[in-house]
Amino acid sequence: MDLQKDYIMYISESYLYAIIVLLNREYRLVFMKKTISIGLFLIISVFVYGIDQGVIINEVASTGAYEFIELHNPDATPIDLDERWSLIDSKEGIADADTAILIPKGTIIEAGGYLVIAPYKTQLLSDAVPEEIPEDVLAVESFWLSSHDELTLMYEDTILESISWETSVNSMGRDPDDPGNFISGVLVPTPGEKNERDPLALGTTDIVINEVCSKGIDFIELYNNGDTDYEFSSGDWTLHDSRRNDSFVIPDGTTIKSHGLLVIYPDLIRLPLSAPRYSIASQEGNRFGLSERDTIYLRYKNSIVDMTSWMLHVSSKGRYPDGSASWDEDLLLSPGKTNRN
Ligand SMILES: [Ca+2]
Ligand SMILES: [Ca+2]
Repeated sequence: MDLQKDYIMYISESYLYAIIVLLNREYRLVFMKKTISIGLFLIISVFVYGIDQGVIINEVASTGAYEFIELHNPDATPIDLDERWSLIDSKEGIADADTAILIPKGTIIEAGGYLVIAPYKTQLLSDAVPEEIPEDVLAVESFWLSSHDELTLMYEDTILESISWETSVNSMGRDPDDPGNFISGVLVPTPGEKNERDPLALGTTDIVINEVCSKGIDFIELYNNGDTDYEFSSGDWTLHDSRRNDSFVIPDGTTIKSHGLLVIYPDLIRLPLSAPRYSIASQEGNRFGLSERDTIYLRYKNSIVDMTSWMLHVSSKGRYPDGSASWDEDLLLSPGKTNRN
């Protein structure tokens, strides 16, 4: 196996800062994506040691209905795998105590095909495969993929490819339009199928996410950059998080004033006493808990029109000033009121 050193660049948007660090003659690329315009903050590093390895990591999900790793054979001939091929999950190159996934002998990935592996850990006495994992997926009791983790594809003792992530990834994978690039946060999970971009229409609506609180009583504050009041129509507008919990549908007839605010409590059925005048709670119960290393998405007619990510829990992450392109993770808490720092 020719270990030609090469690398894959992670570039999906124009506003990226790249830091290249030379470590022991290995190129380590760390890309920090700090957006001003959409407030997405992700750190992803990708190591690629052998480009001609045949099998590649194509997609990873650490959240959603079940965690999965998708391998892909981009070649025109099937590849026959066995236990010499393995996957480990480790941090900073040091294998943790988890069990490696050994690919069972006789596993074939057809030409242009995919192999979906669902790693899981069970704390139960039973070693049954969790019921949410589909039967056509290779379920292996091994490890959890966490919200900040690293995954390495090995052939015997040789590292072929390693990818890592710093926030929950419901789908991190190769860009379908440019398979040399890994992207995260903007793919639809597609286990066993070609990767697919989520429809993006960032910055196209006057309504934006203005403030997020993931500590205590979670809320999301929206802001209307438009010069007229706006009435939401049912089903058109939803909020969801990177854990792929149920989305929150903004109810029909809800209004937001011109240059005004609307506060949404996605986890509460009744508004708290402290709720501001223009606020709504969930009509269907707990939608999602905002956690650390999470992302919140605002969708209009199924396109993502705004999104923002954070690492540690945020008490008040918001646009400052209201509705502007600049984000601050350390604002004063101001649900329903103008953002202050
Ligand atoms: Ca896929
Ligand atoms: Ca506010």
